[in-house]
Amino acid sequence: MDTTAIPHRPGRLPVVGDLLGASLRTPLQSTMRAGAGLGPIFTRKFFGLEIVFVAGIDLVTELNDETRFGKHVGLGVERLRAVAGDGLFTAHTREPNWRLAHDILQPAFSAESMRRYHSTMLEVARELTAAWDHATGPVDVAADMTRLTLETIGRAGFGYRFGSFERAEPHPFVTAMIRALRYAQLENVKLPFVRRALAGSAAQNQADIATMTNLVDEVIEARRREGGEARDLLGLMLTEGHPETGEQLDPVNIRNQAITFVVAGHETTSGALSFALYYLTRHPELLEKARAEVDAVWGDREPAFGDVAKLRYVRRVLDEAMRLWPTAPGYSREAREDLVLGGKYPMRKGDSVIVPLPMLHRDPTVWGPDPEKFDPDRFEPAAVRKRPAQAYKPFGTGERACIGRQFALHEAVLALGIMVQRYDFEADPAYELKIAESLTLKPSGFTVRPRIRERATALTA
Ligand code: MNH
Repeated sequence: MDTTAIPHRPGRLPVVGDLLGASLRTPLQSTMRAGAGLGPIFTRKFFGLEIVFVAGIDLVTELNDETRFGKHVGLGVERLRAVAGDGLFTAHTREPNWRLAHDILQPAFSAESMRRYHSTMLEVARELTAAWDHATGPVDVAADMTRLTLETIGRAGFGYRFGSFERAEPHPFVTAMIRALRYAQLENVKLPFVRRALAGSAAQNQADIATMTNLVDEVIEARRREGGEARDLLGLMLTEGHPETGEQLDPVNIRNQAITFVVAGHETTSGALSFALYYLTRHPELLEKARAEVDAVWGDREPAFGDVAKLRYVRRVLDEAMRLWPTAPGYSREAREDLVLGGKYPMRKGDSVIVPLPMLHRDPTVWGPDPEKFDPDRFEPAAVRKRPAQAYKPFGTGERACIGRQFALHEAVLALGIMVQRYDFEADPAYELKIAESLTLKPSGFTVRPRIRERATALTA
């Protein structure tokens, strides 16, 4: 793409470009710093690679027009193909397996399916409260939210129990996954010794991918042996054909989808819950408001499926947390033909740009003079209606948007509702939000002491 008219930070150097001040461990946060004050579009250059970022509402509205642009599988996402192959997230839209899998798996996220997952989600939430009821010290929020979401996708999607709450350390799948994601992300790094220091060896990476693959192969094998009627993700993949052609997914693709869904199905939701809890502990009056809603709507009953969507305020807390820190922090778009973006920036067919969501979600022309302020009322229906449609995109856009959105929201509202209703949280007032980046964002080092409220519900383990 012709970048001559696009601003960048002053001080770009020959050869290395904008490398100084860039951080490999926190690429998103370093992009936010680099782009501050540069306006709706800017570039960063690393050696021969120049990346265009688009963060302003008008240009993003254009990019989200599916007739002119589509998902770009590049940089980070392309590298993930070493782990997830042509799974839904990493597939090119033109690969036949993308639509095939999309159409076969869509029913796993219908309202009817969500109803079936509810009891599993509740069961896992009870394992969290059982652990927190007996916690003797502070708990690491991101680690426990990861236990919750990994366990939920494992059981609801695959009938597989990771046993996360019975383990002191993360499940080996998670450890391997985190390293493999970091390795993939750092494969773009041009300096081999830096890459090795941060990401480990190629042999380690091969071993990590094998750990993940072996686990999903075991799960798939077990289901093939045992059969059964389950219409969960795995059941659909193994037995369903395409609604029109009857074509089925091949075994390699099923494995890629299984890895994709276990990874995509828990990392992001876990981060969203962690940020939501972080902001609630910083804003006791909002925590009180959320809690009052849960008490009023659920009372002492165990939440039924239909009770979850009634927590409108709890949902807004999550929406607002995902505005400031959308845990999938961006997406990439490519031009479907030669065109001019914003009437100013010529693009050739296939040229791509990245949308850093935390920057779009802070565009002051949309969110007002204090976009950093955590305010769930921004998601009151009247306020939402006043905003441009493309202003808030934590689940991506178009046909390649998140297929698991309803799953994530049901799970997260349910879990957050249960947590705020059952506990008071003592958080370290000195804690300053520190965000760890892998593929997704998470608060790092954020702990709370959960204490059961006087008036906790009958929801016991
Ligand atoms: Mn999810 C795609 C965000 C939860 C499975 N997800 C995306 C994209 C975003 C995203 C953004 C689009 C990426 C891109 O354009 O390159 N997802 C989230 C967030 C949460 C989330 C913020 C939770 C909060 N995602 C989930 C859950 C599942 C899931 C839960 C599965 C159960 N997501 C996917 C899959 C894709 C995806 C699969 C790829 C869909 C496709 O391209 O067809």
